[in-house]
Amino acid sequence: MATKDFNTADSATAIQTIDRVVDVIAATAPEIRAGLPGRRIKAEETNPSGETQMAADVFADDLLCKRLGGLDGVGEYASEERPEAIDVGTGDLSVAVDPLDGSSNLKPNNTVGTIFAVYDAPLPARGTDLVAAGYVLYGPIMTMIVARGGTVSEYVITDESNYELVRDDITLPDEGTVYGFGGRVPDWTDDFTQFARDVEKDPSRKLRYGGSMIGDVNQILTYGGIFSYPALESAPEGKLRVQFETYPIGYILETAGGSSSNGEKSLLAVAKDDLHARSPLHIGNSDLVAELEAALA
Ligand code: P6P
Repeated sequence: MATKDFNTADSATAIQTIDRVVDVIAATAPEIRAGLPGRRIKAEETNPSGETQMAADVFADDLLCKRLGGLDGVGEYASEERPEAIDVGTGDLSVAVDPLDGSSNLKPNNTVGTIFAVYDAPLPARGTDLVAAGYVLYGPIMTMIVARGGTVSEYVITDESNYELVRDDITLPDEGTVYGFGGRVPDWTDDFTQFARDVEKDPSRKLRYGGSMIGDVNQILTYGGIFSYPALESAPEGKLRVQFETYPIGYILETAGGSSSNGEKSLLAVAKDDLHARSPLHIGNSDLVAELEAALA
């Protein structure tokens, strides 16, 4: 279970800061969503991972940096869209965000999300420094998942000043029924290909892959199963970024009683010193993640 005491001296302040981070994410999400229609175009730049930035990525990042950076308890802000972490004050906690995960899916009007991670350490931090993590899912309904204090909750965001708890103490269903595997099949390793074939031929499971991680992860959190963006022959470290994606998603799934893995160990145990380092990601029911690790051993 991904829980820990605070490194900072005053945990009451840290808890208050996490409350404020969650409030700011919920308050900013409607504005991000409202700004999407006119920003489905590519910006002139690429992000530090070398991916084409969408205008919506930059828009969401600017909003979140301003709002989160203005919180007293936050000392550093980093995002997938910025090369370095920036000092935003004297607070003890650091916030890392993927402002708009899956923004390339805006073109087909597919699901996108905002991922946030709160670390009790300077950035780049370790998975064990996480004290809270969550994501907004811009679906038919705008929802927010928050993992903190050993539990996972779901909220519906109604407007800038309102979000309401709809589910708490969320845990994965015992029997996982959906699976989603990223990357191109010819680029999968032989071991992963064999694992994927074994999962696919189980008649109790069905494919759910939307190409936008937050939508796919939310399927796993709802129905149970496994989602992987694996190591690829062309990219042995996979595609997803540790500080902004694999740490927070691993934290959420482990807090919900599931498991996470980079193929051999918990995503939270993966140690990377580069702010934009990547890792293979496998999350879901513990039995399936254990089968995955055995297949790749
Ligand atoms: P592919 C979106 O660009 C993203 O970062 C994740 O949200 C998603 O899981 C993955 O990339 C999709 O990658 O190779 O299927 O387009």
